This record gives sequence, C-alpha cells and structure tokens, in this order.
Amino acid sequence: MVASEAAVVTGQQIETKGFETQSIDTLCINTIRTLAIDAVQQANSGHPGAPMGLAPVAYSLWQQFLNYDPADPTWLNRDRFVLSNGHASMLLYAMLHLAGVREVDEHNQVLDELAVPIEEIKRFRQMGSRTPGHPESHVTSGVETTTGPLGQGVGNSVGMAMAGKWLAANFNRPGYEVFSYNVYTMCSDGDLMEGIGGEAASLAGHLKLSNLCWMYDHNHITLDGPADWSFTEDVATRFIGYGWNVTRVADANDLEMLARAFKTFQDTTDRPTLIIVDSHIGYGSPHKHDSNASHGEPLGEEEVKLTKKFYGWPEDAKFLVPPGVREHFQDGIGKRGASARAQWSKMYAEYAQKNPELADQLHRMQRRELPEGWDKKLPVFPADAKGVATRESSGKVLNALAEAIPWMIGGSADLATSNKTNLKGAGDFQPGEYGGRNLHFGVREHVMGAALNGLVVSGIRAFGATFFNFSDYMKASIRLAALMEIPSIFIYTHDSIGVGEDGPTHQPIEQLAGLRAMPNLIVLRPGDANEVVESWRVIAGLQAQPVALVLTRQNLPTLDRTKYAAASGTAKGAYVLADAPGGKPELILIGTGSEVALCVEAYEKLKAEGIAARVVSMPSMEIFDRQDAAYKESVLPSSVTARVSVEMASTFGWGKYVGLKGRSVGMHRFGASAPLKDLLKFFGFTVEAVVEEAHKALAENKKS
Ligand SMILES: Cc1ncc(C[n+]2csc(CCOP(=O)(O)OP(=O)(O)O)c2C)c(N)n1
Ligand SMILES: [Mg+2]
Repeated sequence: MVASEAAVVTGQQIETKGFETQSIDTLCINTIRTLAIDAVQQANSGHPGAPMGLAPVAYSLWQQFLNYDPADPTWLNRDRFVLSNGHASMLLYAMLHLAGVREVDEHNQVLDELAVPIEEIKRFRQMGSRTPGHPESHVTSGVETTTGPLGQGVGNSVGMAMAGKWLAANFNRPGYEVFSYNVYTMCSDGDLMEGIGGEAASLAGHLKLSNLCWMYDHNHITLDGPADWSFTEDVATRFIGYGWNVTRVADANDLEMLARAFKTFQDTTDRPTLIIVDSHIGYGSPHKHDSNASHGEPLGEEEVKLTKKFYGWPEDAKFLVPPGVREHFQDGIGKRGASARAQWSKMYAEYAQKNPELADQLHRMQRRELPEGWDKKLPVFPADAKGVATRESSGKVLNALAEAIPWMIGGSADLATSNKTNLKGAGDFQPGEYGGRNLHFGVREHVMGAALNGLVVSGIRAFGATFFNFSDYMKASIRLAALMEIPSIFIYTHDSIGVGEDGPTHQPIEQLAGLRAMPNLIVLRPGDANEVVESWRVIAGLQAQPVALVLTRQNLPTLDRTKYAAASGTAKGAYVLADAPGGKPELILIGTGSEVALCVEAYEKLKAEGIAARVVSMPSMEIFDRQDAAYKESVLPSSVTARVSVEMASTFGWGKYVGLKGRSVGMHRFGASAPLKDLLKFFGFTVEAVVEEAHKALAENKKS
C-alpha cells in the first residue's frame, strides 16, 4: 500500500489509511523518527535511538523557535543549530530534508535543489553521499560544523556564541541589529562526560553567553548500557555551579513544556541555558523499552515493523513522508524564517548603504577574503646575530596583521604573555564587554581548539595559542579543523628542548611528526624572524586549511639575507638558503626552526674545510610537498645523497627527505631538565656534532 496516496488532512488531525489518527505535530515527529529508523536499517549501521528520542525536541525547536530560513542557509543572522551528539546524524538529515533546506555551492551561492533530498537519506552512510555517518559541514549544506567525537560540538558552539556576541558588539549600530542570533546545541551523556564538555560549559558560564542554549538528551543510556553505570553526578547542580540557567523538561514528548523551556532560554539575558530533557525512548524501540537492547545499532526488520506499529505507522512503508508534513514545515519554520530574513535583509540594505566599510568587511569575512593592502605593514627584520625568539617576532607580525584585518581575533590558554599573542590596544573579550579582540580561554586547551573552530565557521579569523607540548590536549579539535577544511590558526610556542629547565614534561618530541602526519594541516616552523613574517603571509592567505605555527622560546639569530637567500622562499615550504659554489653541493644540510641557524654555522665551518655544502631551510614539509617536481629537484637534487636533517624533535618522517643514505640529527628519547646550553651539548645540537654527522654522511656516500 502506498500510504501517502491515501492521506486526508482534516484540520489539525491527519487521517491516513494505515496511520492511526494523529495530530500533525505527532505525524511530523514520527516522520523524523521513521526516516531515521529506515535510513539506519537500510545502511545496516548507525544509531536510531537518539533521533527517535530527540525528534520532538528538534521538531519543537525548528518549527517554533529557530530563526532560520531554509531558503538561505547562508543568512548571516541565522540561528545556529549544532548536533554535538553527531551519532544522531539522521536526526539532522531528517530535519534538513523536511524543512527544505537548500543546497549551497562552493561559491556560497544558494541553489534551488535540496541540501538533503530523500535519495540522499536513502544513501545514508554510503560512499560519496551527502549523508555521512556523522555530520560533516564541508559535505552537507546546512550542517554548521562537523561533529562525532563527543564534546567537540558543544565546544564549537561556545565559539559560535562568542562569535555572535563579538559580531554584535562590533557590527551592530543603533537601529540596526545585524547580529542577534542564538546558538542551539543538542548534546548527550557522552558530551557532558567528556572533559572538553566541562571546559566548554565552564568557559560559556564565565563569559555569560546568553545566546547559547544546550539541550541535553538525558536518556539514561549510553552505548554500553545504562548511563548510571558510569555517570551519576548531578548535572543540573554542576551547571548551576558554572553559572548557567538550568531548566528541565520531564518528558521529551511534551511539546508544551519544550516550548516553555525554549521561551525561558530566550528570556534569559545574562547567562547560557541548559535544558535537561528526560527521555527513556532510547532503549531499543519504544516497544521493548525496558529491555537491554542496544539503541546504537539498527533495529532489525522485525523490530522496525513493531516500532512503526507503535507509532501508528504503516508497517511496510519505507522512507515515508506523509502528505501534509513537508507543507507543515513550510508553514512553520519556512514562513517564519522567510519573513524574518526578509525583514532583516531590508534593514541590512539600509545598513550597508550607511556603513559601506562594515558591509565590505562582512562580505569578505564570509568569503574568507582579506582587506586590500592587508600586508602593507608587515615588518622586515634587520640581520641581527643576537636575534630574537620566533614567538617574539611572531607577536609583532601578528599585531601588524591584526591591525589590517579587523576580524582577526584570538588569545591563548592562559599563556598570552609567554605565547606573545596579545593584540595591543585591542581590548579584552569578557562578560558584557564583547567587543574586545583578546580572548582569554583560561587553562582550557581543548575547548580553545573547539571554540576556535566555532569562531572560524562564523567568519572570524581566529587564532589560539599554547605551549607546543600541549597541542596534544587539543589534537582532536585540530584534526576536526583539518577535516572541516577551515583556516583555524593554532600558534605553538616553546617548541623543543629549547625550553630548557622546564624539563621533559614540557619539551615536545613527537608533536611535529604527529601533526605532519595529519591530512590537510599545514605545519610551519620558521627559522628566523623573517621566515616568521613569510609564514604569516602564507597563513593569512589560507582559506581551507588550518595551520600549526611552531615557534621558539629562545632567541634565534636573524639571518643576513644579503648573504643568504631571501626568506620569501618560505612560501614554497623549503628553499636553498646557502649554497655550494656553482650550485653544485656534495652535501645537503636540512634544518627547520631553531636548527636552521645551526645548519648555517655548520655550513660555514664545512666551507672553511673545503666541503661544498648546501643548507635547505624547510619551514613546512606540507607546502614543499605540493611544489612541482622541478622545484623539488632544484632544492634536493636526487644526485646528492649525502644529506643530514637537523631538528630538535623525533626524526620520524625525515627519511623521506634525507633518503636511505642520509642521516638525521634529532631526539630519540624524552628531554631533560637543565639549562639550554647543557641540553644542546648533551643531545648533540652543536656545530661540532652537526659537522661530524656531515662527515659521516659524506663518508658513507663515498663508500657506496
Ligand atoms: C570522543 C568519543 N568517544 C567515543 C565515541 C563513540 N560513541 C558514540 S556514541 C557514544 C555514547 C553514546 O552515549 P550517549 O552520549 O549517552 O548518547 P546516546 O547513545 O544516549 O545517544 C559513544 C561512546 C565518540 N563518538 N566520541
Ligand atoms: Mg545517552
């Protein structure tokens, strides 16, 4: 039976042959549920439980409250919806489909076609579909951020809410409220168990982000079994302690109470809101709701039928959207969103006329473009043997850049004075003072990473800094930035055993290799102040790649660029810094960061001995790797096999550049707590040691 053909809409009730009479609300909610059930069943993989339990919450929010026009998912002032429990992805895909959200192309143009047509729901979790296992923002229009690793979405949502406040403070003008959007985030037990969830809630509470609402799916279950096997704390009290407004909906199916909770959020102007939604529906199907059946896997054909029966659904119908359902969404979120956006657009047209500069900025932000002349004030550092730490020169360059790019904002995880990320005279972002450009993340590296991603998907060029060793604390967020193809800027100082006395707990070893192994992340480790300038030039231009900028604590000489090659070679990832006579080396030294100067010293010594050496500075392996073969050959000629890399880190990965006949000077154990000069001697980062390795490499290569 094709049930959709037999449907009759009568007032608020809808009667369909095969359906029990149900209200249009229930019909819509059950459509969301059964789409999720069918998609998961067809894929034979995925989580049906959470979408089933949360369907009424999503329905109530989207239909009545979300300020969102499905006809334009790029609208600047749209409310943001984040599904932090990304395993419930089918919930989001069903909402995008039923609300009729449009597809957006790579030029940010809205198309007529749907972002998630029903065919894509049928292709849930299949190769190349727009409905991957977890929501991916670079794959599916209308998905605001990529979620799946629990805790990341709630972390992103804090950044999005910060962005909302910052944008409002900087762009709104009397009578012109360009930015007033809210950020709604669904989350699960896992999101609140994860450490990053706690960091996010703590930061949001401190910042009094009244535009942030989390809906917690308190469904008493996780993957392994009952949530109370591992999670028994009083979440409400905890969030009250963080400074949140906490409200409760005792039954996820109670649309009236849900509406009341959302109103409470909208009326709360001094802090974020947590809505704790109690549900039990997640235990397998409602049918066997107190069995221990997993709700994190397909129900199975039999159970699917029983569940549909329970919902008053035709048992054999698949991917059914009964007549009246799409229309009802169109009448709700569709009309409300269209009218809100139309009003806004009228207001914005006037605003743009009166404030062309601000409008131009917003236009560029959305496209990740830079202002004209953004690089005019970048400094040039004169040669200086005593030199300057790259964290220091980076701080100067960052300030020059931020002056030219008003939407470049950021901060550090309580180390701004060490990381040198303070933007002078740019004010602090604090509760009630949301216009400032210096963000204070506190000692919360992980949520700093996630919040940066949230700021960046909101159009802001956000940076965040900490010690390089603690990049591990935020690795999951770096990884998502890379996957999402967004230009988050991660600044890491104290990049090696060069930190000296702090010892091995603070001395990175394997971090460079680990980050270089990550797809789509650019790692830059500049060798002197002018390479720092050139690194920032590269970073500013990034549109779809995050970067890890790796900087020293200790001073490095600023190389004399009249004697050695220009730092502009940084843009190619690696370049010949100092060469052998006639460009015919018998030996190549390759260094990065603080070891570039060491290579240059060794080169001078070898030169005095009559050895024809070349120094290659390699600030970025990733950028070098994407140069053409001819350029690569010109920097690392295949005929020259006597090669030595020098880097105060794990040597993992260097084989690719030094080859089987090359040698790598690096770290093969954890560091030690001692003055820097003792460490350098102990671990072999001296001119003598590098020269000795060079001789060995030459001897080995002559042998063969
Ligand atoms: C960081 C992280 N760890 C583990 C997982 C695997 N995982 C997916 S869902 C889930 C737990 C589900 O429990 P809950 O958060 O309560 O969500 P529910 O099943 O109730 O929807 C886990 C552990 C994950 N997605 N992310
Ligand atoms: Mg749960």
